[in-house]
Amino acid sequence: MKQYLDLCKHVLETGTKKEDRTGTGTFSVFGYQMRFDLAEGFPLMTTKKTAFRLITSELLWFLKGDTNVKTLIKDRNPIWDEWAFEQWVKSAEYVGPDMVNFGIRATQDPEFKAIYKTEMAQFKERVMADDEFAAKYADLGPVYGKQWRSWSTGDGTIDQIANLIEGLKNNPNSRRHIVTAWNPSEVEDMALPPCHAIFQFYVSNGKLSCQLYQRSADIFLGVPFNIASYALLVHLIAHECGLAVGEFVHTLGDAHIYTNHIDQVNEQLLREPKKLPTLELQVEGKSIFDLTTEDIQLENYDPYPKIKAPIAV
Ligand code: THF
Repeated sequence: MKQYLDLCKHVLETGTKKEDRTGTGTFSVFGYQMRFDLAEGFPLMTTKKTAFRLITSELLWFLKGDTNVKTLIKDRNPIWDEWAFEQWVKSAEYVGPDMVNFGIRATQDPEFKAIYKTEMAQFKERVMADDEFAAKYADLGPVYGKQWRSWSTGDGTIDQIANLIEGLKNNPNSRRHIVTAWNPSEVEDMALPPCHAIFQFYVSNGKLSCQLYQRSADIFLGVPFNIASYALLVHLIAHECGLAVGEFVHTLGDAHIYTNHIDQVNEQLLREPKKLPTLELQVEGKSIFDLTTEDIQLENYDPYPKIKAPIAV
């Protein structure tokens, strides 16, 4: 997608060097917006192979209200492993090898990386085998799934997604079709405060659009996932409400390229975007809350090869 490559160029050209929580270092800009017309095709990167199955698996996990990484591990989806593992190695119960700053050290020290890989594999095995352990360490706290489906009011809960769908069906012109994952009273209890913090839906001419405010955007690894995830959410909600798809508007706060992703971004910038794939939904008669990854397929996806990069934790 040209919009994404333009973002990469903009940050490389105008970004300022900025240190960050993970200790990796970034080039960063503040405030940027991209628009994707979803009728033009499904916005999954064509300039590098991007694992759509992991994106659907994560979105369905959010939609089910789930916050436990065990479900993702079962689904062979590793994208939240590090955040669960971090809870475990920071706990008083953990007595294995020193895992302080494991994310950054694994990228710098091959010997450490091997030990980390072993510890991580053991952690995942134990999550799968031991329910009590999984409930304690693989649950990320009140993250997306919790806020979307059961925001706590003290004496009850609010299902923001069910309310969103009802609102879109009954009062499409409303300017209040908002879902927020940013819950100030629970941010402290989350393994990672939400990056995609708040989104609004909008209906005009029978088409459904969505704008997301993302406070923090990891341009090389996260943003391709985030764009496809919200594009898929628009398709699912549009289908549920009998609407066509409109635009996805992606508004970024701190938009950054990690210093150890620069070569990968430059490699991707040499590639010419190809025709976008299309989405094939097999969701007739199924609730949006009960879908599986098999119900959601892509057609005509013909990307350039994958480009590997380390994730900052
Ligand atoms: N933390 C950071 N630093 N960046 C993020 O994008 C991010 N997320 C989620 C939570 N914390 C974050 C997790 N999302 C990959 C992609 C998305 C993730 C986590 C990891 C990733 O590693 N993708 C690789 C490999 C995928 C594969 O196995 O094929 C890729 O090449 O795309 C943003 O919400």
